[in-house]
Order: sequence, then C-alpha cells, then structure tokens
Amino acid sequence: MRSLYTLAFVAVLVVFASGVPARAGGPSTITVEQPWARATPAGAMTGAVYMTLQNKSDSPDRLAAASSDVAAKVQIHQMAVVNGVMQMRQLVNGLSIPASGSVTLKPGSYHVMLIGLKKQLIAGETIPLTLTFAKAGNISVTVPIQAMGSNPSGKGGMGKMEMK
Ligand SMILES: [Cu+2]
Repeated sequence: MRSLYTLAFVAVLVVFASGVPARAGGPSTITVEQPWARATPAGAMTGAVYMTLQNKSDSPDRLAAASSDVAAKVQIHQMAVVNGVMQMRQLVNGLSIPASGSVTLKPGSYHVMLIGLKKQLIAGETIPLTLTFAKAGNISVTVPIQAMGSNPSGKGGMGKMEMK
C-alpha cells in the first residue's frame, strides 16, 4: 500500500514536471526578450513597443503582424534618418529575423507601432501584445510600460517623428 502510494506520488510529480516547459504561447522557435512599451502623455494616439526577438531555429523567420487590445491598429515600423530628418515607415513585408540570430527593436530603429490608442500607457502598468510570425505563428506577450525618459539615447521622441 505504501509503495503504491509512493508510485502515485511520483507519477503526479512526473506529470507536473513535464507540464512546466509548456509556456504561454507554447514551445516556440522564437523568444521575445525584454519587451517594453514607452509611456505616453495623456491624449496621445500612438505608442511604441520595443523588444529583442531571438530566433533559435536554423531557418529565418519574419515578424509579419501584431495586434493589441489597447490599439485600433498595430504596425511594424522602422525609423531612419532620411535627408537629415528622422522619419518612420511601415515595414509592409514585416521584419526578418535571421536563422539562429536576433533583431532588437529599440528607440530610433525598429519598433512595433500602436496606432489609435484606446488608453494612455502609464508607467508601471502592462499591455497585452500578440506577435504573428511567418513560421513560429502567434506569440502573446505581456509588455511592461516604462517611463517616457527611458529612451537610452535621450533623443528621437515619438513627437518629433514624421509619419511617411
Ligand atoms: Cu512608428
């Protein structure tokens, strides 16, 4: 009786342990590291989300689309200096992530653009974001909101950008 009890206990442990690797979003070849959104001033209609996308597979993948409950539309954007003016444009074909490589979305560069914000992004809160990859499929992440001053370069605020 005692050994049977022990056996049952071990079986429960095994089931529990095997369930652990199944994270939200399932086992994926893509990991989303250090996602963060920049806090917005009251009344702002747009916001930006940054992160590092790590591709653990030996074939390239592509961030094709994104969505969030807090924005009417979510696009993948790139910022670049064109004729001395910082501009941003939508990457209509998405953002490529090299095989066994990574891409970092950061201020002044690639970002996920929230358009038609339904609420102010307040530091300390979080927003949901679903990323759609060509191969890895959908990955949902919870994105912490950080203060507006958290741009490492201290320049290139969203207010200075020109929409192309
Ligand atoms: Cu943008």
